[in-house]
Amino acid sequence: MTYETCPEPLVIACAADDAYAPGLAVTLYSAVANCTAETVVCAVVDMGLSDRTVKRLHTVVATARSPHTATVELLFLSSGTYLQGTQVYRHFAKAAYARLLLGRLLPDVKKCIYLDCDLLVTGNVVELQAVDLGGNALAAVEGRAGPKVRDLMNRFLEGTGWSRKYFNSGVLIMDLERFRSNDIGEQAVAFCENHASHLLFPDQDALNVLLSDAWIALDSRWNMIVKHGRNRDLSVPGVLHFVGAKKPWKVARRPKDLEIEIAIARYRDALFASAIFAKHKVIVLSAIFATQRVLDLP
Ligand SMILES: [Mn+2]
Repeated sequence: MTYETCPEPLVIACAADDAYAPGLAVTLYSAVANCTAETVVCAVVDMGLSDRTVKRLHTVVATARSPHTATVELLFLSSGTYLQGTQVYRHFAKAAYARLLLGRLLPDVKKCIYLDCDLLVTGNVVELQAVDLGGNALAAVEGRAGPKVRDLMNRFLEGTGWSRKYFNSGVLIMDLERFRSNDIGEQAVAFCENHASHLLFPDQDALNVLLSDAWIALDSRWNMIVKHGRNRDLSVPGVLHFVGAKKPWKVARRPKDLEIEIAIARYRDALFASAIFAKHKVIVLSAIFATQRVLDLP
């Protein structure tokens, strides 16, 4: 059965290059393993994945399949020439823009769950598929808009009655029909190209400007930022989002917060459970952290 013939498969979309292969593996593994949909389609925009990674990801997805799921399909999509004019700033990869293309790259899909490649999914994404978007193009978790983000949004939205709400684009429920009919993705790519040097978080800023107040807010557990200074209960089922340049498959220093240490240990567990990146340069740190904690070592 393919996604064309199955009435309502759950479509999970991601995008990555090979530098994010471990992250892509954990996002897909954890999303599929915790999901109860009968048919799951994982659509990956290939922004430069090696043949080896592609082969391994097939194993990851097959390994992750839960007893509730009959079929898991893994598709690789090419971004084609859509992103030729976009530029890359700060630690963002070009793959960050790929979510903007999903309406075009998945022409037969009505709705998808977009997931970043720095996530650990601990909830059942079927709950996200069931969310009624109420005519909006997307649903996302409201993020923190610091002074720089507010200034940026004001630059474009001043006087429009913007409610000052700003979402994080790491987890999105996307109405792809609406994206297609309103050319939202194309407009967002053009926005990134035209305002590249002003943007702080390229695709996210573009979508927030274009869809200001035309999105619905998801419960914050679906995009819990794992960062020092944000005190919250990360054990609630949902999505843990490891933002910033230091990704959890690379972190070599013990985190300052116990809750982050536990989150990274859970992440590493998923990385090893996915059973394919064991030879990637990842050190099992959870045990080291735990030992340091017990012995109170620096
Ligand atoms: Mn992210």
